[in-house]
This record gives sequence, C-alpha cells and structure tokens, in this order.
Amino acid sequence: MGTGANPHAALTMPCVRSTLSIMSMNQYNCWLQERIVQKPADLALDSVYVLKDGVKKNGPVACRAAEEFRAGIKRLLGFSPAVYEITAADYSDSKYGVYLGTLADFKNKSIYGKQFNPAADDPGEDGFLIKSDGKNLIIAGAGETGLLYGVFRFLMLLGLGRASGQIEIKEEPASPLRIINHWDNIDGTVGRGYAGRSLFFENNNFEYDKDRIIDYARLLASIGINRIAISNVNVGKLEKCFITEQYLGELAKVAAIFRPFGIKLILSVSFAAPWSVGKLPTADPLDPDVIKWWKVQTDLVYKFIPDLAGYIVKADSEGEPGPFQYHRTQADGANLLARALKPHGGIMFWRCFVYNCQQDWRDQSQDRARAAYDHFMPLDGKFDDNVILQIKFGPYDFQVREPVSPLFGALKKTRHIMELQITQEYTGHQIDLCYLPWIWQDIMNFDTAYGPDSRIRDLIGKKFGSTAAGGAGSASIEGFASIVNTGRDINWTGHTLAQANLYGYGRIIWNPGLSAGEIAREWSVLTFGPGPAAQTVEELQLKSYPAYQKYNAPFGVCFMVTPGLHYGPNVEGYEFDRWGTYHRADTQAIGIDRTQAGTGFTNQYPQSNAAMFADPLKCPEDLILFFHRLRYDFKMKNSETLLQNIYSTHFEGYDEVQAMLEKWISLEGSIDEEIYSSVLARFKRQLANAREWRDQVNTYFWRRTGIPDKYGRKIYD
Ligand code: GCW
Repeated sequence: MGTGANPHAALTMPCVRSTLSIMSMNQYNCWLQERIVQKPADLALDSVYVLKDGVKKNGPVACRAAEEFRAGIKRLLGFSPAVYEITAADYSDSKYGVYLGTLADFKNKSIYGKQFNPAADDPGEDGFLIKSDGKNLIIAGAGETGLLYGVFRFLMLLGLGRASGQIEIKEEPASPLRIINHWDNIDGTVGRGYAGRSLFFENNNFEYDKDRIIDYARLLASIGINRIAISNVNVGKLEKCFITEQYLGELAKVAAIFRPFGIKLILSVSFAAPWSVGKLPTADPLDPDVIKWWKVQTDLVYKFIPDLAGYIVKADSEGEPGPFQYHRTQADGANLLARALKPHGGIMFWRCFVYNCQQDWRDQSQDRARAAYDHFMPLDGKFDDNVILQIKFGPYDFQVREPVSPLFGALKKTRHIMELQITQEYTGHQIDLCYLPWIWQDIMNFDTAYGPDSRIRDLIGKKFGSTAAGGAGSASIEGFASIVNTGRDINWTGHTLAQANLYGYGRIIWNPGLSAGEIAREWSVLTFGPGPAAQTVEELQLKSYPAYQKYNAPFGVCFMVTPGLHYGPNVEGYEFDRWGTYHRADTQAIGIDRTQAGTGFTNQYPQSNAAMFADPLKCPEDLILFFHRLRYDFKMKNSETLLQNIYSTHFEGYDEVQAMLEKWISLEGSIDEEIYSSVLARFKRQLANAREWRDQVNTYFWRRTGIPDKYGRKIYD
C-alpha cells in the first residue's frame, strides 16, 4: 500500500562507522557491547588453538569464527588471546586452552587428556557443541557455520555471566532457513523503514559504508541469520536490472562481505523482467523464449555469485506483475524461475501475499482474509521441489493481532516458510515501543490442529515429507523470513529498544521454545549489563506489546490506521478504500462475520480450530472481531459489554504507556545518556500517539452508540 509522509524526519540519526563517538558506540554495538565482564575464574582463555590452513580445510567462515572469538574476548574481557594454528594431528597432544574447530577436525581425538567423540553427539546442520571442564573449552561446529554460531553462543554466555564451570551444550537451530528481507530501494529510501536511509543504497546506486556492513553481518550472524535479500520485493525500474551485468558486480561485492559470516544473498527479481529488462514481447511463463531468457540470465547471475541462495518474487500483488496476467497459475510462475535456478542449487522464494487490492467496499461477497489459502491451497503439490512458498504469518497483513494463516499445517506437499515483520509498519514505526517476540511466541504456540504435535513450533524444520502424507510432519515449516527494522541511524533501528525485536527474531526462530521473557532478559543484560537498569528495561519490553494492542484497533478488528502511512489512528481510513480492509461498524454492531454463515473463512481451518474460531464464546477474545460481527452489547468474559471493553482497553492502553514513560524516567543517570534521551523523546511521542488512539477510537464508538463509559471517564464528543 502506498506510503505517506514520514513522521520520523526529526528522529533520524544517520552515521558513518568511523566517525562515531565512544558514547554513540553503546547504541551502535547493540547486544555485542564492549563491556568488561567477570572472567570465569579458571577458564584458560588466553590460548586459542585452531586448525592450520583453516580457510583451505574448513573455509572462510571457520576463520571468521576464530577471529570473532578473539575479538569477542577482547570486547568482554579486555585482552586478546593468542591464536595458535595446529595440525589436525596436534589435537591429541593437547595443551590447555580453547579449541575451535569442526567436528571433522576433532574426530577421534582426545583433547586435554579426555576422549572427545563428537560423532556420538553430532549436532545437526549449523549446530555446535560447547564443552568445558571449567578450565578448557572446546567449541565444535557441525560445519564451519556451526562453529561460528558456537563462538557467538559462548560469547553470549560470557556476556550473561553464564560461562563458568562445567559446560555441556549441544544446540542446533530449529529453522534451517533464517532469513532477513530488506525492502530497501536503490534511491536510498527504505520501504516501511523507520531507522533512516538504506544501509546499502543511495543516489540510485550501491553506496555503503563497508565497515558498517561488516558490523551488520556480525550482528546478524550472532543471532543465527543465514540468508539476506537486500532490496525490495516491489522491484523498481533500476532494481529490475540487478540481474544484469550492470549491477551484478556490485551485488557480488555485497555477497562477499556477508559470505564469511555464513550469510547468503537472495535476490529480489521482477516477474516481468523478460519483458521489462529483456525486451521480449511477453513474460508468459510458458513461452519458450521467456523460459530461455530466465535460464540465460540466471546462469549469468551465478557466474557472479555462485552461492546465491535464490530469488524472491512478489507476484500478482499490489501492482507487481505475475503469471495471472497470462492466465497462468502461481505454480506456473514459480516453477519457471525455479527451473532456471535448479542447476545452481538455488531456491525460488515465492510470496503468497496474493489478493485483490482493487476491491469495491460495497461488495460483501469477497473476503481478503481468504485470499492466500484460496489461491495456494489448490496448488499444493504443483510446485517444483526448489520452490519455497513464503507465507505471511496471518491472513491479512502484519496487523497487531491476527490469527495464524490457515495455510500452516494445511500445505502438505509444498515447501514453505513463514514471513514475519520486524519493521514496525503497523506496530508503531519504532516511535512506539512494541516488543514483538511477545506475539511471535503466541504464533509459535498456536496449534494448527492437524493431529498431535502440530503447533507451529512443532512443525518447524521437520524434514519435508518425513512422516506419512497427511501427518503433521509432512507440513514442515522450513524456517522464517522477516522484513527487517534496520537502517542508517546510529543505533540501526531508530528506537534503541527496538534492537530487541531484531535480536528476538533471530533467537526465537533458532529456538521457538524460548519465551518472550527469556529473550527480553538476555537482550537487556547483553545491552545494558546486569543490574537493575536491565531489569527495568526487560519489564518495559514485556509490557509494551499488551499496551500497544490495547490502544490500537480493538479485539483483532484491524486496519483502523492512517492510510498509506500506517502510524496513528484513522478509524474509517480504510473503510471505503479498495484494499479489502473493512470493519463495517454501524450503530449496533461491528466486524465481519467470517464463519460459515458469513464469508466462510473459518472453514479454511481444520474442524476443531474452525469450531473454536466460529463460536464467539470460544474464540480467543483478542481475535473476536477478526472472526465475528458482534453487537456492542455482546457480553465478554469479564461480563462487561464489547463496547465497554473497547472503552476500557483504550483507557488502559494510554495509562500503561504513561506508566512506561515514568519507569523510563526513573532510569535517568543510570544508563547511557544518549540512549536515555533518544528513548525518552520516543516515549513522549508514543504517549501522544496512544492519546490520539484512545480518544479517536472511544469518541468514534460513543458517537455511533450514544452509550457512555460505565466508569465515567472522559470521552470527547
Ligand atoms: O503491508 C504491505 C506494505 C507494502 C509491502 C507489502 C508486501 C513491499 O504496506 O509496503 O510492499 O505489504 O508485503 O509486499
């Protein structure tokens, strides 16, 4: 949807890495702070042993891992350990110290006198072992990326004060694919970006601070990210040519920066490129010249970037071209590109955000929430094995509260991942504090009800097709992609506390069993150091989502937001527009009936979930207006009416923001001054925003119903 004026202009703080003051470094370093922590007493961290000829034997990522270990120890303990290169044979003849390697390096070796048999406790892909007897340390990656992740995990433990004594850790990521999507444009703007201009582009060109991109790659690798798309899925005129020689050299340079951090590039391409770039008369996916064009072009792309992870395409969506134009299916479109990618091992990431964005508000027969399932479910099994569908977590569009898309659990024969949004498009533009792991945790715990063990978190990463067809296992979610919240601002994310959302994304998709609270604790301590300030910040994070939800559109009704901009309230802003986003409030009732009697959306869920959502007495209350059209006098669980609950949540939401602001003020003097004042400025703006939401929403319903707040709180006429 179109963008509006940017309320951020006054808030952006661009920076060049080399010119940062020491103070600003606290904002810049995020969860990788330079802060001396207590050294685990007996741990021999001064000598590090790595395999000689590491690049040749294990690759550039393993070498980077050793360098990150050294730099991390310097950051946290203030000294640089000596790094010794040893041959594989030397491992048996060990000296005390730290051993970094891959499982293969350690095979059949006894380290400091103990048999170390990694084969027996082999962690899966990207996994690692960390072992310590309190004196020595072994970090063994399943492969070189696993080693890098193991190093970062150890440094995290050190930062958290949990790295002493015996350590026996075996970890592997739940999600094989851990993807970041940028919506950056070559002119330097960032689609739905709230942290300054693009990290990669400016002046219609690739233009970036290389040191900063290295730091970015480090931040991302430290939370396990392994794929990145750096440009927008709305592919602009120049960006369409990224698949040509004009830009491939530049892209290859960016790929080279990310490579040693185990991060591979994904390229956003336009489905119409054969026509718009290749000057063919058509982009019809079944046309032989089109097929050939994609093959030739893709071969060229892989000459420049041999390890490109694949393409991402937004097709037939919000004006982006796609196969529908040629009366072909989404599968025809995706398979076309997948076949060009196949010889190179590339993946076609195909987005499922396909819906009619030219709806007539008068027409009540269409329901946008149905669109993804209606378009893609009938095609299950029709996609090639290197197509991965990228499905937004909810049926709408990253609203503050939506049900989980019914495609999850349902798709059995098509590879797929879930798309989240870290950038706060509908969740406060990184002006408002809104801690997103809170909602991601609910998504992870949502039970798709396709048999036992079918919560989203149970479905993640299972080998595709590993259980009998129809069982939950065959509905595996291979990972996650998320639109990121970073830009050129000093602190990367505009709001310093929004760094927790990036951190939390990496953590929860690595381990969906982590709670939002655990993640907030880790992040707060790593960012602010242990102590009362970190505790306060953790509390604020955890309070922020419920507060935001309360002052936003009520009970899952969605889209009462300023059109285009998506910050601040506009109760009927999307009511008579073309986007399929209606709440149809009148003097008696509000919401869309999505049950069998209405649009039938609930029937896209398996029986037990369909029944739960379809019954207003069983439907989770924070989604009740997503699924139902209810009279204002509908009795909610607290025995008060729906209307009274709308009033109360909006009063409470505002009050909670005020309490958060006061809590923040209590930190003055005990945390970094720049962080304190920039966050304070944002809290003040958040309070003004919450006030606007409270009063516009409450006044709207008061005017519609003429029913006052039972507790006599002020509602404006
Ligand atoms: O929510 C909408 C955004 C668009 C975005 C689109 C999408 C990239 O408003 O800016 O376009 O989602 O996900 O494709």
